Amino acid sequence: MLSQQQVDRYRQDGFLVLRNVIGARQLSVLLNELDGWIEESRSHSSNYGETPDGKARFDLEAGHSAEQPKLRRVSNPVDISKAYREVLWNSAIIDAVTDLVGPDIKFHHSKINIKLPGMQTRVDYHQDHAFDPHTNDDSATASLLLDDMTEDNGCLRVVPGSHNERYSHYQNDKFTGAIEPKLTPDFERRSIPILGKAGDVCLMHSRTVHGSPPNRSNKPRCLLICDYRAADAFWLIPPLVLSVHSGRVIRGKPSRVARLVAGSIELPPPYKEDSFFSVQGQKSVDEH
Ligand SMILES: O=C(O)CCC(=O)C(=O)O
Repeated sequence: MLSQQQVDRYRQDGFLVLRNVIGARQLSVLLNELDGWIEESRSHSSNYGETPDGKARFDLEAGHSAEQPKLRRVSNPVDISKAYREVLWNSAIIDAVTDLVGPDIKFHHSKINIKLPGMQTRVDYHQDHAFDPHTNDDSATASLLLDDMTEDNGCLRVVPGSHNERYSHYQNDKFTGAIEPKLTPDFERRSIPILGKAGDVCLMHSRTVHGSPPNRSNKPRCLLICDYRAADAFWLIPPLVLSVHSGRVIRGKPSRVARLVAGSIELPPPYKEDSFFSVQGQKSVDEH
């Protein structure tokens, strides 16, 4: 599906944007289900729903209420929705991922990050690898735009070439899930905004530095994110956003051989927080 030029660009920049990958009909099914989850969140005042490792599936920003729902994340919608499984496992997204790190591909985890108007949720600059270290780096995280994404509604920002850079995600011996804040101005300067229409997809290497500001507009910004790995990349710690399907081979065949790259890797602690927003210091409704 991808041209050699696109594959080369991914290797060079650490990300690639594809336009119009998922059509309007499939998107509207996904958005309808998401609307249902947002509606349902009105009747909850604490994080709720259970994942296989006992965390909450539905994560609420501080200030959430029935009148103004602030659902900020749904962890692994694939565990509870056939439509989400279908789009993440059987669409052109996985064809593109196979061109980048195939032929054999494993599903690691997925999530929907939600920034509704009036919410404060942001993403501090980090590399996904810090949360999910593996024996090798053959990975692609796909972010499917469920809404048009603009500078105003808190678009994803990525730092080209940063997949070749190494950063700690600890400060003062504490895992913060973010790169030290003094580098933020540098990342702001080097990063580019990922702007696009609903249905576009951004593919990103697991070491690419990225972040995103809060939504300052009156339009929602919902992003469906899925982490895929080469079948011979094995996790060094269990997924922190665990799915009943984590590790499932969704293209090609399983590997009984773990491919290793040389080097040393900083490991995250097995944190108990429901989402990485809390790990990054943004309180959930349960943490006043
Ligand atoms: O929602 C975003 O803008 C980026 C999300 C992200 O980086 C993450 O959830 O790891």
